[in-house]
Amino acid sequence: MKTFAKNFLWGGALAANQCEGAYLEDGKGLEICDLLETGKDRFIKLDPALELHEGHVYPSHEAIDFYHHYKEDIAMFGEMGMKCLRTSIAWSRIFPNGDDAEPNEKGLSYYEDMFRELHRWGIEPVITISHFETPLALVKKYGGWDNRKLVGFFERYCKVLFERYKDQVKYWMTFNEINNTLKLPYLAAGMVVADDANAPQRQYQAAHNMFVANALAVKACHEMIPGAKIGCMLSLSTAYPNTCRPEDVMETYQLRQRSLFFSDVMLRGRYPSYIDRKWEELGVQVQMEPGDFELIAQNTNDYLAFSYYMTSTHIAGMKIRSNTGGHVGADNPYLEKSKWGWPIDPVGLRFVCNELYDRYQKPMFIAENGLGTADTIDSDGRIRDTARMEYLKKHIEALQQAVADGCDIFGYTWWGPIDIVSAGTGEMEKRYGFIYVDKDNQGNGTLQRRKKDSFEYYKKVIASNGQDL
Ligand code: P53
Repeated sequence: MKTFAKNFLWGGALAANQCEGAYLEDGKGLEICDLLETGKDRFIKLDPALELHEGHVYPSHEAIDFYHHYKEDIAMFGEMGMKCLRTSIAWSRIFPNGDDAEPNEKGLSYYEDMFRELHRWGIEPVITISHFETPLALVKKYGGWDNRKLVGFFERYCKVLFERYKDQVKYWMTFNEINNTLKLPYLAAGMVVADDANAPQRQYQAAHNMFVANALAVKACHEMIPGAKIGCMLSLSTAYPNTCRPEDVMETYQLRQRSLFFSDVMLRGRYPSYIDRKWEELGVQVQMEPGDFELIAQNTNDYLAFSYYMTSTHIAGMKIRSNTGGHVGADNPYLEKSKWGWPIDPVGLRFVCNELYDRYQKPMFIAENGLGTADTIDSDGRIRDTARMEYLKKHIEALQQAVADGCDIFGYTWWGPIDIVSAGTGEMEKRYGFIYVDKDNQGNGTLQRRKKDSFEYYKKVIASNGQDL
């Protein structure tokens, strides 16, 4: 039976906007995430004028201050034995307005230092070029990714990164959870979209522009960094049909196509036939330029990276509130839920790995998986996070099954190895970490780090290459 390769990339995953803080330091410009407050309704509360307001709490502004704590934090990741760290570069540290004439040297050197620190610990950086981090100035000036102008700005940004970090970074991915363009366009496609009939037009136009940008990034990466690998990244938590009623099965399949559409284009290099009817029904007409198809066909991604947290359950006719993660749907009586209502389904991870490997036969990287829950510090100072360890154990067992099934999986990064700001709600108290950070939802706390019980557990998992669970 096949098992994890010797050089399997065990690690953790972060995003600049959720951990770094230092939101204006060293010349950084604002990015869209810097406007989000805390709460389940954070996207609704968003000021349409895209301005900050005094007295409001914006969790990304300080986050866990990884910007200043990275040496200490990376030392702990090193102690855990992590082989890789997935994190993102904040685009607006490099180009504060997105369309600046020159990149910001202080931003560039910050990441250079950080990558050097990772290598010192034998940790391979795996870099997301944009993790919901479109510079705010681009959103204000050009409207977001449905404007083709962003393609050129992104390409230039990528080339600056590849040139500067070509000796330090061998694993790249372009847009985090690009399929969330349909569910969370503000995060995934840097644009404010009204909830009206015109939304799909803007979203699919943004998707096309991002496919072109993705292809240009792949091309530049291959030309500039020999041997580097550049993936696409999707949110691929899945949905099951609620019953064997054919309508439930059919509609759930179509729901999945909404997501797989993105990887179909970027991995197969062509638009799938099912999208024509979809666009006709939605009245979508995507503007394309001559040469786009060739570019996309010739520059497909080297691997598929995806997040997997849970499965949801779909009933035909149910309002499609989302395409993947976050779509909880009908109740699944076979699954327990997290404190935040996400059904916990390790078998679903094996299922999804098989589904995706059957479809693409490309290497796969589990870019995010994890349990967000509340933690309590016991009177002896320990944090006994047994639910997190249980979640990890079961998902690694499922991953082992997927590898044994023949899926080509080369890495696994736990989401939030240290507590960070939640993307969905902005909370600090929805914690994922093996390392606790003293900070609450109101922004109070010392930022002091403290190991949870899961710290030693993950260390053991890595040391045994996934065998000692
Ligand atoms: P949180 C939901 C909402 C927003 C982003 O989510 C999401 C999801 C789940 O698919 O995707 C990823 O923090 C995302 C991360 C995020 C993580 O899920 O809401 O790539 O940025 O933190 C977990 O618990």
